[in-house]
Amino acid sequence: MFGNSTEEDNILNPDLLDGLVIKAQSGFFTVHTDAGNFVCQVRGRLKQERRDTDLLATGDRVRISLTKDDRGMIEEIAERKRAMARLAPIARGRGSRRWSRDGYLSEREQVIVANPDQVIIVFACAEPAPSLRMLDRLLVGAEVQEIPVVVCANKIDLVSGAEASALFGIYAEIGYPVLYTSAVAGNGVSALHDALRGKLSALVGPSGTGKTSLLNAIQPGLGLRVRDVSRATSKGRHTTVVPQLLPLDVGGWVADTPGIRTLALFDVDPEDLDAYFPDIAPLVAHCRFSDCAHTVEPGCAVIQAVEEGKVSAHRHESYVRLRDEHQKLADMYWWGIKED
Ligand SMILES: Nc1nc2c(ncn2[C@@H]2O[C@H](COP(=O)(O)OP(=O)(O)O)[C@@H](O)[C@H]2O)c(=O)[nH]1
Ligand SMILES: [Mg+2]
Ligand SMILES: [Zn+2]
Repeated sequence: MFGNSTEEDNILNPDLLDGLVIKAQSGFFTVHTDAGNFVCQVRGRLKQERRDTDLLATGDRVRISLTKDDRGMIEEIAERKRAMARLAPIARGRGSRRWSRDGYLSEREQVIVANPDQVIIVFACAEPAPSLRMLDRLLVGAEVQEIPVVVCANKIDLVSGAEASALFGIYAEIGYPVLYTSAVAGNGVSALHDALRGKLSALVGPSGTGKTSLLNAIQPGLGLRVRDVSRATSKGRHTTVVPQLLPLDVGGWVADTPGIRTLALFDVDPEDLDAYFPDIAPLVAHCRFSDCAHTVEPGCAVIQAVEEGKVSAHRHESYVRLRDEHQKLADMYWWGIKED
């Protein structure tokens, strides 16, 4: 590697400090340590690692050395426990999946937050009306990426209790924690605060659902800081381009990630999709055919449960749509092999 000698010369103290990446931007990483926050660059040799994913992302654990100019050098990167990721945006017209040279369908992931303890999926009860289809997608993405979920139904002040539970009650029934909140009226804000305490959390969901307002309700200034940063780094009005971890007074970190509408579903075969629906998975063993797709098959225990009202028709429809999408991708994969 070029330039390593100057990197070495500048090291102040060879003892490494443990740190957490709280912001990642154009090759510079802000690392939180017991001795304070340091803006760091990455040791050149580390750039050989992790070619199929982002080398470093917000939430990664690292060890740094300090340099003379009161900056730092990232010397070691800890293994990622898990990552909240989406497919990397690729230039228009090229699609987000490509063929690798050995004939495999490859996806490149873009890590939004590394090592999250949980993801808080925020939808509004109204204004904007929630897309439960999008919620189901985000839930499957979180299941695939093995990230615990809290569903936050915000703007409860705009609807009746009955309307709110007609929308989100099903998610509590199938086992997801659901918090009903109002950033404006204050309902559920302390419950959300408790849920965040001591953990590394990422807030996701469509824009306008109240994520930033909820953070401000929990800790004054928390969300405002997000907005300041977005003003400084982009011309977009409320778009925080780079998610960063914000420290909670009660301990823990939270990332506000505007506009995340879907998470990547890596390596999910259509036949395996049912495993990521906690309301469907336990029924699968009772289907007549072991390879039942739960779409139109006779003797399907899932379809029967939908007819009996035990599984929500909406959830089943979300499953069918996602399975269909994944089937199309799998077919493309086999076409690729054939052409090769
Ligand atoms: N009525 C009502 N409005 C809210 C609530 N939370 C946020 N809002 C409003 O919804 C809009 C979008 O909020 P914002 O926090 O920027 O949403 P974000 O894009 O998810 O960060 C703003 O006008 C907020 O004042 C709520 O609980 N109730
Ligand atoms: Mg926001
Ligand atoms: Zn079935």
